[in-house]
Amino acid sequence: MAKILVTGAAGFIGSHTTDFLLAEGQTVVGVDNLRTGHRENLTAALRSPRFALHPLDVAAPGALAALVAAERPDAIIHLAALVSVQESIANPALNFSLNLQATHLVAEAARASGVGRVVFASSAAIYGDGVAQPVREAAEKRPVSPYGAAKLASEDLLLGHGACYGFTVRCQRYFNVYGPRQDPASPYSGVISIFARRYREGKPVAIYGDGRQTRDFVAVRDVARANALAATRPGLISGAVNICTGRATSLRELAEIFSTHNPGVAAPTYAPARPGDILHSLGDPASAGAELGFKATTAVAKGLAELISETAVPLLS
Ligand code: UD2
Repeated sequence: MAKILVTGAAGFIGSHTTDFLLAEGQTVVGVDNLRTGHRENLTAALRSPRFALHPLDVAAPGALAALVAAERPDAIIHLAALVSVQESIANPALNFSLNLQATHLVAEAARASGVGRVVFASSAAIYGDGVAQPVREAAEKRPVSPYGAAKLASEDLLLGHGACYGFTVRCQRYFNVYGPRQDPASPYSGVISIFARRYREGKPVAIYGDGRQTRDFVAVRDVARANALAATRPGLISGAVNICTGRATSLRELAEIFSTHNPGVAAPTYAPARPGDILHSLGDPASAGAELGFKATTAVAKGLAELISETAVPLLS
């Protein structure tokens, strides 16, 4: 069994990745500054003797390096980030610090302590608009936000460090991840987290545009498994793969699934398309299959049914 250091462990993807690794029997060193992560996401993990949470800021020079030197993990899964594209546009300096400078500190910590592998949370945002669908990893990268640019630069930075100093780097290009613990608080939160909350509250959802736009929605439990594979599968060499399902779901289809589970809620309203919204985003999952042995197994209808039943408010009797 391995010791894995997870940055952003209290976040949405980080907490599921932590739970998955612990269930596999691995030891997890969690790191989170709790800026957008929540300690409650780790309620189960904190009961494990194989888990500890370190409340430190990855972007603070020296902090992570000292922990990595003390813990000597076999791998680092770097998920701590500024996670909102819109926030990166509003605050590009913070995006630079949290999404690029922090990656450099992770790469340096890995180099200094001889960590064998770094897994990085990249994003479909690196591809930008107008890429042929389904998107393959070799597609031209034209990020259209500070967020996408920092994720792309981080990939290169880590890959260069890994090639030069001799560690393996796995970049995970997540598509639209959804599932329990995704925070619906901001208007720019993932659409599924927003829809889940609205339907639960009995309120109609708003669809931006005509609802025919499509996304490749991948369940967080599948993403957690992909992260564990990237960190622990023997013999991997450096590379970058899409973490996606290869299936497109339109916003209309999404609303229909929610309506079926919540028949009393009024039909969606339609609002103007979001400026900058892309029409279609669909990934090609073949490389993740070939390189990691990963295949997403949760169909959207099933993932949503589980999300809806898990988050349902129990009826008072
Ligand atoms: C996703 C990622 C983002 C970045 C981007 C790259 C999430 C949360 N965001 O942005 O980080 O990687 O992909 O391309 O995964 N919508 C509605 N009603 C709502 C909310 C959203 O119709 O109440 C629409 C929205 O206009 C869009 C679609 O739902 O067409 C998905 O929106 P999103 O914010 O969940 O994710 P996206 O694809 O813009």
